[in-house]
Amino acid sequence: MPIVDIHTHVYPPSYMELLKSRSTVPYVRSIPPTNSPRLFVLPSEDPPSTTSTGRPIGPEYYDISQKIAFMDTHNIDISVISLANPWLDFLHSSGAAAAAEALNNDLSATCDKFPGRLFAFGALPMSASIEEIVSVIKRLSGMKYMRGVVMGTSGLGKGLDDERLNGVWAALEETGQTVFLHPHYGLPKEVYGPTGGEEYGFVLPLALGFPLETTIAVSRMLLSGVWDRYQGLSVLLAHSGGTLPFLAGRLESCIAHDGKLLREGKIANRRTVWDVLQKNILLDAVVYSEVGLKAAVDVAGADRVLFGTDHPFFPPLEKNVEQERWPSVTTNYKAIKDAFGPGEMEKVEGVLGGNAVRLLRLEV
Ligand code: 5CU
Repeated sequence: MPIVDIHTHVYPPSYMELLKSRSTVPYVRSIPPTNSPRLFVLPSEDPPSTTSTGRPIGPEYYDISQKIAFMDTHNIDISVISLANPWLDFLHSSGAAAAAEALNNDLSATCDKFPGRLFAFGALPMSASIEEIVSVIKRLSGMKYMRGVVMGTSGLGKGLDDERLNGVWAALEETGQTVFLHPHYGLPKEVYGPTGGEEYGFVLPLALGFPLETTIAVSRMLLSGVWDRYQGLSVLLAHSGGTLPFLAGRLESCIAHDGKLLREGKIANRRTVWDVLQKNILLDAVVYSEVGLKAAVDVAGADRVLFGTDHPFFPPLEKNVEQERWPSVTTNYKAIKDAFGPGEMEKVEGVLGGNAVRLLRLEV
């Protein structure tokens, strides 16, 4: 059974040029004394503070031969690549659709250079009109290597419970494309303390802000009835669904006990959180622990959890020739193996690749 990485990002060369040309986040800038390029990407990095230094960005982000080398080092047979955050969200509406078309063509040509090894989730022009977004979705559905779309949590600017997104969900459902839902915006930095948590590097926004952002976005989709209206809509959640596997019971109970929802007739004929988790939600296995992985499997099912790496983010901090394999990847491999018993090899193989091949139709 092949090993498939469904959570692996790129910033294609043209996107890198865009990042280098900008002076507000997201941007790439060379910082003295080394003058090597650094990426400033999170909203909390804008405006840059005196202590903010971004993170190093090198060819592992834009040179596809480095992705293939990374795959070979980690025994990964197939990768489903996606543009990294913040995708095309920050573009002005006038050029967004054309930028999405160009970027998706670029991703597709990259996949074509490595047939059978690369597939992709396309990018959407979320600042464009609904008609333009739907037209990109329809075009993606006919592209050989595209298997869905990558999307952030802001939607058209007001979140994913926005009724204006109905046409987008309908087009994704109709064309059978998976939405890879990934965080970027985090939480307001005040929640991390008076300094915004800066003294702790990126730990709070990445370890907590990202997963909570995903949890809130999906909860709003559930509460607004997205999956009651689009019962075939499939959404793959980054980072094993944030905290959703742990909080699903509480979310369901709070819905069932809410007087306002009862009065508005929104409780009786809805699909439960559990039903949506089991039928419409796929979870990646980027959770770095057996405990988290088991929770993901418990709520979504072992046949709906999919291995990922988050490459090229989270490289080893110390370059060590003895340690070619990235601990951020081996931790997830170990969690998958440890989460299942000795007689459950089939489930391990499913999470490592079989589920992705089946659910994303990864045959050329
Ligand atoms: O380190 C980071 O900021 C990130 C990011 O921006 N996106 C991601 O997927 N992982 C880490």
